Amino acid sequence: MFNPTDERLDELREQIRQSLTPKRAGHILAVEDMAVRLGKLYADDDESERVLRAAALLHDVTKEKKGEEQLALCREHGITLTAEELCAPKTHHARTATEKIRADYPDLADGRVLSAVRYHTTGRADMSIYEKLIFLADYIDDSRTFPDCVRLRSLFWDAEPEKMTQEERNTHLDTVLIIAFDMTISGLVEDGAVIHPDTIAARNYLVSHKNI
Ligand code: DGI
Ligand code: FE
Ligand code: FE
Repeated sequence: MFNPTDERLDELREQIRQSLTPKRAGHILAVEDMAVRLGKLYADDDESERVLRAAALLHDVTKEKKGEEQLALCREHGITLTAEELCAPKTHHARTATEKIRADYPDLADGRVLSAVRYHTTGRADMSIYEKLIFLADYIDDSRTFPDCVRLRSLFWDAEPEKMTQEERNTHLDTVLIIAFDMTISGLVEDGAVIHPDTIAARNYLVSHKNI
């Protein structure tokens, strides 16, 4: 049973407002709202809502650390990066946030929270519902104005998932996630950036299980 109190979550929100820039804090709180909205459609129970709130609030807790600090945090927490990961610096904060939760927020270090944070940037093959919802909430939270994010937000909500059967809704989620991974991968290719193997595995898993 994962049951952080409302006061504990309030304390966390306050810490986030104090320690991060207003822009990052605004994003994090918007991700929490979006994750809860998505949760009502896909994991509609009190415990799941708390898992989603905790994961959303902590997903970018180390995001404002610069490159060298990320690497120092990796060393400190015993995170070993592959050669590909070393060349994908924007994915490091997801790893360091996960270890920071284990070390500094042991009461919130539930397995579902930890994996949703760890895979919030790349995704991975066979994602849990919490991983999928945090990944999508991070992409389409209401504070995002980047055209791909706005487009994906409309694609998700304009289809009126609340009126769908659960089966249709699950298919809809995976369809929107495939588009999200395609947009991310295209952007990375355009930039000549390294694509993390988990990003490719996430996309391939969804595409190959689409009609099963
Ligand atoms: O932390 P946020 O900005 O809220 O969002 P995020 O954790 O999804 O990070 C997005 C950034 O991560 C964006 O600049 C693209 C980058 N990214 C995502 N997947 C990969 C990646 N970068 C590399 N090199 N490889 C990836 O597979
Ligand atoms: Fe992030
Ligand atoms: Fe984020």
